[in-house]
Amino acid sequence: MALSIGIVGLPNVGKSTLFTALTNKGGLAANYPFATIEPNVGVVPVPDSRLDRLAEIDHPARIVPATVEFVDIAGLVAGATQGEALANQFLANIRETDAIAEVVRFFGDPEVVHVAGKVDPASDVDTIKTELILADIATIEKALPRLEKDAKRDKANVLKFDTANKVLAGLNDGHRARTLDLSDDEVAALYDLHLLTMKPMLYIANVDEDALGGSFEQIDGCDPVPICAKVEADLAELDPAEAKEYLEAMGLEESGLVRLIHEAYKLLGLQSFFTTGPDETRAWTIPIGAKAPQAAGTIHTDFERGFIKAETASFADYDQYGGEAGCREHGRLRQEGKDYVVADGDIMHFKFNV
Ligand SMILES: Nc1nc2c(ncn2[C@@H]2O[C@H](COP(=O)(O)OP(=O)(O)OP(=O)(O)O)[C@@H](O)[C@H]2O)c(=O)[nH]1
Ligand SMILES: [Mg+2]
Repeated sequence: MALSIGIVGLPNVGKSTLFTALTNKGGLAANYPFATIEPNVGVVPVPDSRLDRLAEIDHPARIVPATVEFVDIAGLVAGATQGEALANQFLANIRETDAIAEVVRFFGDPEVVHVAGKVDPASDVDTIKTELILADIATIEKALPRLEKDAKRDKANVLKFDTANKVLAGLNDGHRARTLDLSDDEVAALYDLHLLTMKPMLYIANVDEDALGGSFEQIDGCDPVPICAKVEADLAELDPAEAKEYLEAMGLEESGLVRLIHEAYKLLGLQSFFTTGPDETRAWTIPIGAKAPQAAGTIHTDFERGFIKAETASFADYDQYGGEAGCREHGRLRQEGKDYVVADGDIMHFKFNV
């Protein structure tokens, strides 16, 4: 389950600069609006020092980190979703992402054109919110005739039709779908409409370099993740040792990328578990609260179907006792069954039968 995040924002706020730095992919950053006309998709390894420690213990043939996929789209302007097929096409590229990260311009630089003429985070956030809501209204309005027909044909489809109408009313009142009071069943009923405003949102404050340590006003009730896209771009050019020095010189503990990924994991309620041995040391992403068979299923559906048990050690024990043999010796290797709730950092070895 690779986590995917769509990046939205006004034109020229630094989305592609950030995307390029994150993915080292050489996507296009340019000082004019609409520099991005093709969707860019980049896959970023999730930095995790525990993976390095496990590799030190097991000397695997390969190390495979968990990954996050970022999708960079062109900037949205007020009215972008109305009539203009192009903007809708951009938004279609982030329909199936797990979350949306909105880049908000906080940096001052007068050299960089602001589409609205001035730096005003609150107003920019409002503009994007409106565009995403309008896109969802268009999606629902387009689907309604079909949903109505389905509901008349089979009453199993009535919930979907009713919920679509309920959400449409909320959107028309200016609320994001996610903030409406919906039951789990209602949310599930609308799943395949892939509403943009149903996704969890993360705000990235693209700030001036010297503001990085500061705190920022909440946006929509959440703290934005401060990042300086320019600093990230510089960091991306350095080797790890140089990057570390650079961060230290700026008084920062971790790069914006690491902060961003941690926030995204938190927002989505995700955690990692590990598999490790001579062939491979690997991190996997699962929801917090997932049980052992579900964890097994992220590796292979057969592992889930034929799940018998999971030999499990905590990362702390694996680290302290120097691997599986040491854990076994100290009675730290547990045999966990199908009801075991996986803990963050567990090292797991699945036994299954197919
Ligand atoms: N001063 C400063 N300039 C930045 C920063 N981030 C981006 N820029 C500049 O802003 C301009 C636009 O950056 P892009 O990353 O292309 O912006 P975008 O959001 O992808 O724009 P569109 O694709 O047109 O929607 C470029 O000239 C960047 O160098 C920053 O943190 N500080
Ligand atoms: Mg761009």
